[in-house]
Amino acid sequence: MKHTLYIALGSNLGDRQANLQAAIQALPPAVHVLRQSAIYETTPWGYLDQPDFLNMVVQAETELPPGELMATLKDLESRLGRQATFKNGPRVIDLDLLFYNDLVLENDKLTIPHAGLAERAFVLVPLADLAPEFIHPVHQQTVEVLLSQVDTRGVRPFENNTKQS
Ligand code: PH2
Ligand code: MG
Ligand code: MG
Repeated sequence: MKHTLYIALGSNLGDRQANLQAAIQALPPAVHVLRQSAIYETTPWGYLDQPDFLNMVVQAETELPPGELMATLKDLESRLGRQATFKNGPRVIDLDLLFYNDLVLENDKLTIPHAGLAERAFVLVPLADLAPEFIHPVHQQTVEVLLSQVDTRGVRPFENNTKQS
């Protein structure tokens, strides 16, 4: 059975745009990318003394169950050179699973939907490019409505934008 998912990508070290592109390219065939948002340059959130991020979201489909999907994303982060730093610290690449259909799941290893996505403009702005009408299964509000409730001033379209859909 095919499942629809959204992945948030972020990078604030090295060639940030190349890192995003490399991550999308390196996703295995089992995670089939359908659409990509625009790329945004975003002010750091959580820990401020670090370079600006590039952020985007992709929509994909997969037959992998959530646990295997998460393991695939973690493995890809380390293959792309991600080093462990500290919470909210700088990173070459971050791949966060936002939604997996409308699944709500919380255990030791997995929290779906991604915790805190409803408060983060750097996630909601690119997500709204792809899925403004999608209803957050916990908050029971659309992405568009969640977006209307956050401060988007730190989120700017990235100049070298290569939007594809
Ligand atoms: N990711 C974080 C912490 N802070 N800030 C921005 N602007 N973009 C991010 O992707 C980001 C962040 C933790 O994953
Ligand atoms: Mg993250
Ligand atoms: Mg992460």
